[in-house]
Amino acid sequence: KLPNLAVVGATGAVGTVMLEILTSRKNVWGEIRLIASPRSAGKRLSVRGEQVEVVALSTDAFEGIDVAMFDVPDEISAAWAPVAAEAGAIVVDNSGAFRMDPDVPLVVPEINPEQTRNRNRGIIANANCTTLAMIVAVAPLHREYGLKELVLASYQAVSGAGQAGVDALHDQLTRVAGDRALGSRTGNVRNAVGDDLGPFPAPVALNVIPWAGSLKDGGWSSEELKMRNESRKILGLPDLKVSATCVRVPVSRGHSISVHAVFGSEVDAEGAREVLRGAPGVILVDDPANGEFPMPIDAVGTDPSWIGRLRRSLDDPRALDFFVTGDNLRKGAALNTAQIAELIAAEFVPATR
Ligand code: 11C
Repeated sequence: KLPNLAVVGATGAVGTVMLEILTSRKNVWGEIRLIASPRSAGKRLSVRGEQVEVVALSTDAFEGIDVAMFDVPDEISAAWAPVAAEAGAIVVDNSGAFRMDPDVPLVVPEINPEQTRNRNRGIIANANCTTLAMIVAVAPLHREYGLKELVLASYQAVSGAGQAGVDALHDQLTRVAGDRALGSRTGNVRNAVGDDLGPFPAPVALNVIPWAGSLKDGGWSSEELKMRNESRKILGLPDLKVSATCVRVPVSRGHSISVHAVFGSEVDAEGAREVLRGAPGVILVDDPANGEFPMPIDAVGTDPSWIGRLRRSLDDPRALDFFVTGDNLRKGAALNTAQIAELIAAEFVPATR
């Protein structure tokens, strides 16, 4: 029997991409049930070429469900993922609610697929989109050279903050477009944009904001701590040194990360490129002479992490510097969740001889 799948949060920014992914990937599912808030119940959405009616989130909604994907805010996952697990579903959760729980594995199928076997809580966590884009590229280099330290700076798209982030950028762009004097005097962009900043602490149009997430101890942002803690857990390196600075940029979709990675042994750039050419989930785009770099405008809508600008540090023969871009709504969210769910679905199909 093919397993039945629930998509919780089917109407959100990630949920919408999830339905596209479920439609385009090999069909391994029996029923696909779409679940959302009572406000969205009754809507009809297209998945696998069929119109499916959205049902309201409730305990009964998980009846007969084998795998439940959650693409909802942390507090909704915290409350409802255990309910789905209790009802017998294996939950794949894209929120931050369970990632650091020692009884919940944090899985990236290209890196640690075996950890899906940890079913202590019946929940498997999906990493943060910024961590995901970067870690898929870093893991094969770690396996080759032994990672010791990461120094990271992110360039995060507004869609990381959901549809509200995308709306804020586009609304602001229409207010500033065409006025070439903007930015020439302090305060002009702020005045043009006005007080409605959407989910961001400052205008994002014609600007970069060195902030993503919420304030944590020592001046770190939650997003920066996620990059550190999640990288350590995924790679199984609890003492890995990680310093991240997370920055929001006026890009619609596609998170980028500038990486300085220090290894335990000497590295060479061509050897590293060779490692990356054979690595799953990674595409090497590294031809600066011909203007070929990893960029969000090209990576959007694609599955792999794009990596380029790779060079050996001038001052440390054990360090590499490179740039990574990934679609934050695909590999950074929906795709990785779907890949984890597919690993579980494979358990339902009897092995063929
Ligand atoms: C952003 N990375 O760009 C965040 C969004 O922990 O899953 C995803 C937050 C998370 O704002």
